[in-house]
Amino acid sequence: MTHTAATAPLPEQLWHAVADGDEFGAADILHTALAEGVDEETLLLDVIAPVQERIGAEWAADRITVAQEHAATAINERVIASLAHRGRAGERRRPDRGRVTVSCVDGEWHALPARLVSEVLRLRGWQVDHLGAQVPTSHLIAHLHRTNPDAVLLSGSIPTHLPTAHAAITACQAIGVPVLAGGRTFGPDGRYARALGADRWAGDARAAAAVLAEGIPRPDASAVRQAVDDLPHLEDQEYTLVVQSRPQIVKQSLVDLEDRFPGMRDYGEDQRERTAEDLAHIVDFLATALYVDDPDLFTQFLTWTAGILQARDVPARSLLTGLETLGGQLRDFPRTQRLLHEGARALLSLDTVAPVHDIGTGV
Ligand code: B12
Repeated sequence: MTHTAATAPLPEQLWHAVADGDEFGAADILHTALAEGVDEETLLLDVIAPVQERIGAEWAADRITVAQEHAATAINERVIASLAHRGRAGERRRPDRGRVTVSCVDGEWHALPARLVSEVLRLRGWQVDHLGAQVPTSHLIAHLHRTNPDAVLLSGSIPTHLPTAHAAITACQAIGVPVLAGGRTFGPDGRYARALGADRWAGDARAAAAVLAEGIPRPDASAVRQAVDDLPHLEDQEYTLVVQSRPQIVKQSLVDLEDRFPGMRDYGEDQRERTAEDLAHIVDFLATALYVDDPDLFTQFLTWTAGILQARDVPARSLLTGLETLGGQLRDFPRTQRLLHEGARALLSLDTVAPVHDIGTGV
């Protein structure tokens, strides 16, 4: 086990502990810092959060395994709990500001960002109902009916959850509960939160606390809104048609790819499944970009995926071939064609996009 000098910056110390799988060492670092006067919010947002992001960067660069990432995240979850549960109940700040619900969008497994937001709001005096990962919208609404909070804080980390987030936002507003959206799903500047009609957006837990302190007016529950009211381009039905034909698109793409790369016919069950998953991912991001009508969402995904592939020595050129097979199948869809074109352009501008030798990424 590596020990980092106690004089190293706290994120560095914590990083080494979690990377080593040293849960008790990690807890010691944070509790010692607390005893020395560092406040809990700083530990949550300026020590644990950056370490958590570093875990992602190290995984993306293929320097740690998925198992190490899981173990490190599990340790961070435990140390966050250990901070919240220290001392006696009577020593904690009593909620004196109001009640909020913090919930992940349905399908969203990234619960830790929402957990950080919940803990910070608790420290700031809010009564928080933390619902955690992947909350089906109907259950979220049932909870809001029961508790009638001042706001619901909706968290998402993966952009493909935007259509589901949209349904959740309108459902909460339809019962008069304002929505404060946050997390990577909604874009770095919150542009998708605005596009989907969220009442407010905040970039991090501190900003969320500031928004709540100002107060968010309750939305008009009688104003019924359809997705197309916020996003008029949906009228062309391209999003719906792509989503509906997703299974056939993936299947046909596999057939096309086999024609181009006969070597694929020797793929084992596992490799075929992974290739199908990769294609499904591309279709999901394509559909989401159609939903919000933003080519950046698609090109950023492709560029990100190219980086992941490169770190694993898989030629990113395979992505271009994937786009070509999709283009062949979705000829009659002008917005889709534009997105595929932009995507191909973004990939070709990367110097890592070399000639094809293999497909299927396994990430
Ligand atoms: C841990 C982790 C996981 C864990 C989550 C466990 C858990 N209990 O949370 C598991 C293993 C489940 C996971 C799964 C996946 N993950 Co993941 N994951 C991460 C990782 C490493 C850390 C997430 C985190 O906690 N970040 C730290 C927090 C503090 O940062 P943050 O998310 O930005 O949150 C801050 C703000 O955004 C904001 N905020 C967040 N929520 C909210 C809400 C409100 C209301 C407000 C106001 C603010 C706010 O405040 C937070 C604190 O400041 C990130 C990498 C990263 N850099 O974040 C990838 C990452 C998010 N995952 C990624 C991916 C791809 C996946 C998978 C698709 C992988 C796969 N192939 O299966 C799945 C998808 C699962 C799903 N359906 O949701 C990608 C997403 C890339 C993209 N294109 O969008 C990332 C970015 C990894 C990377 N470097 O590429 N993952």
